[in-house]
Amino acid sequence: MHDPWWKTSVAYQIYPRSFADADGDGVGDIAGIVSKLDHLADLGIGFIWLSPVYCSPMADNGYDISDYRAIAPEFGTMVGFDRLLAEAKARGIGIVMDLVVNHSSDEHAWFRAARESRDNPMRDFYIWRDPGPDGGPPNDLASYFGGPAWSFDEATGQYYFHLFDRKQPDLNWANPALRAAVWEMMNWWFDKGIAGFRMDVIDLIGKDPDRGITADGPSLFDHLAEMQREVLDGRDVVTVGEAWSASPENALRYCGQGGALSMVFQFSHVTAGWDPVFGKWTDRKPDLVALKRVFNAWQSALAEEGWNSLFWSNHDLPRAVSKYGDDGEWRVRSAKALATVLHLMKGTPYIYQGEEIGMTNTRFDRLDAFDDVEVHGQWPDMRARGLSEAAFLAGANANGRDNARTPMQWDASAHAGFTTGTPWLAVNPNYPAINAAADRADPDGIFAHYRHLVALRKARPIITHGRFVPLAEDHPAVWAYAREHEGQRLTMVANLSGEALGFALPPEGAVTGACLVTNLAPRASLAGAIDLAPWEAVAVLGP
Ligand code: TEU
Repeated sequence: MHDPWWKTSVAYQIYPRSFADADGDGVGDIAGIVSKLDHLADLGIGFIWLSPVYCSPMADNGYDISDYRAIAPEFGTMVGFDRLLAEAKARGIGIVMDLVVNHSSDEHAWFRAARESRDNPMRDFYIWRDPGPDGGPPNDLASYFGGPAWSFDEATGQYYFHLFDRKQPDLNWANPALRAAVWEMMNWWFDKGIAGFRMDVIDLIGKDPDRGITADGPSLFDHLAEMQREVLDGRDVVTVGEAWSASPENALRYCGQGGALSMVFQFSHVTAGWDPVFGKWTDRKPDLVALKRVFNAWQSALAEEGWNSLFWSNHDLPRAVSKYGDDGEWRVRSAKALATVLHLMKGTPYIYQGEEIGMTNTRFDRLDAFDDVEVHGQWPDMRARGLSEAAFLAGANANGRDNARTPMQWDASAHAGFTTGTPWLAVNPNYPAINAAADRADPDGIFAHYRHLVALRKARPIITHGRFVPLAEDHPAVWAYAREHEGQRLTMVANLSGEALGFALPPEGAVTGACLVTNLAPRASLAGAIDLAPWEAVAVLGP
């Protein structure tokens, strides 16, 4: 049996607002994406995860959809989208759309109708409750963007539920008519020829707000099973569910045998570094041993059944090289080391736009310089918990979403070649040095390293299938593992620190053969005592 295409592919995430602006309005667009498809084809990726391009008032940059079957004018038209689909297909690249159906925009026709009156036929597409006994919200559930998850609708005298912004009312998944409307919409997109869906916060759709249950709710897997029957069965597509609550214990319910999805995005490696009280709003360095344990646990949980997604970063998370590497002195070498560590694991790797050229987090001097709804919503809550403004600003700069959403740095011209106008979010000032043109001109650049890793995955079944063997799990600075397949062994060793060090490789990792990957000098053998340079990463394949 041959592998599903998405097991040997590498994915690339496009955040359209910040990728490439063809019409000069300062906002990236679909025509811009088309103009850069050769960059992606050169990289060798198999599919694009396209963050939302649907009609939206953009309260959350498109994660608040007002029409699921139309393209936002700032991004283009449906004709332009169809062209993107065809141009990508001609290069062997599939388009995976973002399915945002935990909530819609409050400007969606469904919600406009629903709020007209209590007996409007659309009322039950959303979640409405009477005020609590004190006239306040029905309960104390909080929004992920700060404040209560309930907003009062004056006209009809009830509260509606929203786990995100008040402009993102949650859809009522208990209503079969809502589910049918979603299935119909998904089928409509598949019939157009898209390659799959990335499903926004899909672990929230089984919620039971009256009992205070949001993630991983009682009807989650029933809804996914229905989706499988009504939409996914018989289609050769990729589906990846964003599930912050997914654990090695329940992951197979999503993507094991009979599960609806190809894989989930899980975030254990992200939240492992968060503060117990202030969450992501503090600047903490990740602990490498904890990080390795999380990845190793997921590799082993999905070793036989299910499938991992592999990522360091996305549009909600800090830039990989800034968070886990060294975005100063060792930027190039550490970006390559991180890529090596991730791309030789078992699973489907996702590259977030700009990661392939080592883009770094930007910094903001003041809170009001942030555009993102999350920062502004969370600041009052964190202040109430006792965080100072300076500490919150440091946390926001470390983990805020805008810091990784600055425009793609294409070249050294004005605004990094992203736009001829004024970008919606300022380009990172380091663009004259860090940009795609400069990096791609360097045969030892980060892009070349990524391209090599992407090609290796297609060429070497051991990377897709090899048994994963963690090595030296407790070492504070070295990440090491082996992969084993049909009598072959591939060993990867990386020094994730800025200090040179001596490392004793355990015997089960010893290998002599061909150097598959290096960010320094090739080695033909890894065994016993190994001297590693700062941020050196190397992989050797042997018999
Ligand atoms: O993200 C889900 C989500 O929970 C994040 O907002 C997360 O809470 C935050 O980044 C970490 O503090 C998805 C999308 O990826 C995100 O862009 C949307 O804002 C959100 O859903 C709502 O649709």
